[in-house]
Amino acid sequence: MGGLRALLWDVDGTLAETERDGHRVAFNAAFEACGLGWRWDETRYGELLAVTGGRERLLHDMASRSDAPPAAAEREALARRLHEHKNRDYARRVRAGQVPLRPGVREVMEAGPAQGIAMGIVTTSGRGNVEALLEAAWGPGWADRFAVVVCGDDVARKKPDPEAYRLALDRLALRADEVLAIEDSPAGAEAARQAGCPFVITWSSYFAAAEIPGAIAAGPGLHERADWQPPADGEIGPIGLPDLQRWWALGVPVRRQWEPGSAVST
Ligand code: XBP
Ligand code: MG
Repeated sequence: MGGLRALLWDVDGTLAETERDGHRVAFNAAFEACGLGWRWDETRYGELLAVTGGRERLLHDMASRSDAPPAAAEREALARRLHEHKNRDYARRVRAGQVPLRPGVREVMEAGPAQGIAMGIVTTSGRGNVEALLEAAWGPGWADRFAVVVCGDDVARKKPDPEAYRLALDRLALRADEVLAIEDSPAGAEAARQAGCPFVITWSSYFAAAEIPGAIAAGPGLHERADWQPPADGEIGPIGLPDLQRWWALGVPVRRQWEPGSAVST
């Protein structure tokens, strides 16, 4: 087997805390702008993240609301309107710098190409949201950094379906065992797993305590090497490409449960 050929990055929760700092607050702004008293607090939003896709999430929430429109067509129309509003608000927040990259992400992404490791994006978020985030991080030339960008608009089925990963592998002409996915959520991990891609988990705020079996490594983020499982070599400094390459070459799934502030247990 040759070396690692590509890193496939999830977006929401992995590149940035987009759900906590962007989407949830933008959904609430959309409710307000459309004259609805609905609000999603952090706990409710955490539950709703089991449904991938912002429009699908809105429809799921409406199904349990007595004050949602009764007819399916009206619900669809309202969900579309709210979603468009949310996306405009989200992009505004991203452009205003309210949703920065998670620490450590930029360094790994920028180091890859020089070492012959391509960077890819595999998300089922809408393309407009993804482009806003990447442009805010790298400026108008952001697309040159990525060998592939698969978004929700490109697939019929969102994560946890593996379609987005399979499409990215097709476009890169790579096998699943030549790439490493970086994910944060159970749905994203399941999508990578079903596509056959080894994956690493960087815990995000909503999924920090989630049990995500099958990862080859899991830890608090690329900015620090403490509390990773399997342990990173040494104790100080960020996780870099050599760590990811080593874990990928080992390819041993770890099973772990993390509680904030606690030692790692496997
Ligand atoms: C995250 C999602 C998305 C976002 C909202 O997927 O499920 O629905 O919450 O984005 P991933 P949209 O982690 O794969 O990026 O409103 O564009 O759906
Ligand atoms: Mg995610």
